[in-house]
Amino acid sequence: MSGLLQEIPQLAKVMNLLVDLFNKHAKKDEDGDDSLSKGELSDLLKAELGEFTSASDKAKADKFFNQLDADKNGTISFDDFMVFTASLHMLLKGLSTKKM
Ligand SMILES: [Ca+2]
Ligand SMILES: [Ca+2]
Repeated sequence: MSGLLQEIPQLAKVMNLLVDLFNKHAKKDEDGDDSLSKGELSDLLKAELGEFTSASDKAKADKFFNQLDADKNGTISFDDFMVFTASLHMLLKGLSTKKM
């Protein structure tokens, strides 16, 4: 086993985590659906990324929401979320490669 094969279980683990994360927050508010409203996204970021968003960072949070909402329908669907996490994964991978 080498390279890619070793990476796949890790990636699967990360994906499962993200699915759990998404589902946990997507079902919070009264829309009760499987997408993230702006408030739910903000909760997710606060809960999972701590200081990333604060009340004073509303403009940043709005911008981030708009970036995630690729089809501009006002909610973050799981597809929107996956595009984000895929790019996040690549970003983190790029960072860790640079460090090594
Ligand atoms: Ca929701
Ligand atoms: Ca959307």
